[in-house]
Formats: sequence, structure tokens, C-alpha cells
Amino acid sequence: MKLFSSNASPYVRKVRVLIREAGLTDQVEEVPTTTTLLQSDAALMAANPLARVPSLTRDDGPALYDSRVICRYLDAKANAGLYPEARLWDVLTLEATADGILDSAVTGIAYEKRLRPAEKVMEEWIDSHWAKIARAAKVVNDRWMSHLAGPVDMGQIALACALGYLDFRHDQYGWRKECDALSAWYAKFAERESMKATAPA
Ligand SMILES: N[C@@H](CCC(=O)N[C@@H](CS)C(=O)NCC(=O)O)C(=O)O
Repeated sequence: MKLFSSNASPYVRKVRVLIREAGLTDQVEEVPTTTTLLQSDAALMAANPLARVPSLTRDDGPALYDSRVICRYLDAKANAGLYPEARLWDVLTLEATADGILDSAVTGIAYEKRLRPAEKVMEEWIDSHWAKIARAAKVVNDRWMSHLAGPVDMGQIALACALGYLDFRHDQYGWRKECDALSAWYAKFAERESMKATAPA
């Protein structure tokens, strides 16, 4: 299997962390791919019409995307138990919350700042996306700590990748405000070998 990959993409990082947690490093080749909304990589586009990383090619079927599909597929393939049946809806909701944080952080804020000419950047747009992120982080801090204290699952991995991306690209907004418990959880989770090996540079 080949993974269209990018060191800076937090969605790719979810898959890369899962690969390491599930012991699949010898089965998935990570192919560094440079693609942007304004200039798509041709090989990536051939595998995924949306031209987004992560995308996964495999021998026994068409390419898979997006990160949630790939993570679920690889987890099933490795029988890794990162989507445990007993807590499935919680895990999926936590993963969706993390991905929602990322959608606001990547498309809502990073692309707005990086890809638009300065005079077209809309501050209210950025503020609204940050408000979603801050609200989601606070809800996780207030309501999800007992889940986060449990065994590692894909919701936790996605959340850690989202928080890592906030540190990487949006440190100035300070997601840790009012999120002491979450901040302490993240500091510990970030020490996992899978997280250290996939930290964005
Ligand atoms: N929902 C997708 C989002 C993937 C995504 O937006 N990836 C970004 C990189 S962080 C990308 O490929 N952007 C290029 C583009 O949108 O053309 C997932 O979970 O995989």
C-alpha cells in the first residue's frame, strides 16, 4: 500500500500515527506529496479526484480517502482495536470533533491567511473559525477527560493530531486557555513514540 503523505498535514498525521500504533510500518509506503488547493499533484489527483492527502492506494481495490476512511480500513486490516465496538460512537464523535477542529484550522484559517491576497482576507471569517476551535477544545476539556483517561483509540489519536496542528500553525491563539486538563493530557500523549516520529517539521 502507498500513502500519499505530507509531513505538515494533520489529517495525514492521523494515519501515520495509526500506522505506527497498529504495527503497519512495513506494509505502507509513505510517499511525500506536495499539493495545494491551487496546484494539485497529478498522481494524487489520479488516485483521488479531490486531490487531497491522505489518500491510500492498495492492490486489492480502488484508492481510499479521506483520513477517517483510511484509518478505519487500516485499523480493521491490522485488527488493532482502535475503534472498539463498546465505545464506537464515542470514538467516532471524538474523531469528528478533532476533524472539525482541523477543518476550521486548515481550510478556515490557514488557507485563508496563506492562499488569499492580504486585502481579501476576512478577519470575521477567521475569528468565527477560531471560536469553533476554542469551543470544541473547551467541551473536550470539560466533558471528555474520563474517555481520554481510557485506552488509546482513534478519537484520542485524532484529537492529539489536531492539538499538535494548533501548536504548529496557530500557536498565537493559545488553545490551552481554560483547558488545563486537556493540555496536561496532550503533553503526556505527545510523548508517545508514534507522535514523536510524526511531529510536523
Ligand atoms: N477531510 C479530509 C481533509 C484532507 C485535507 O484537507 N488535506 C489537505 C492537506 S492538510 C489537502 O490535501 N489540501 C489540498 C487541497 O485541498 O487541494 C481528510 O480527513 O482526509
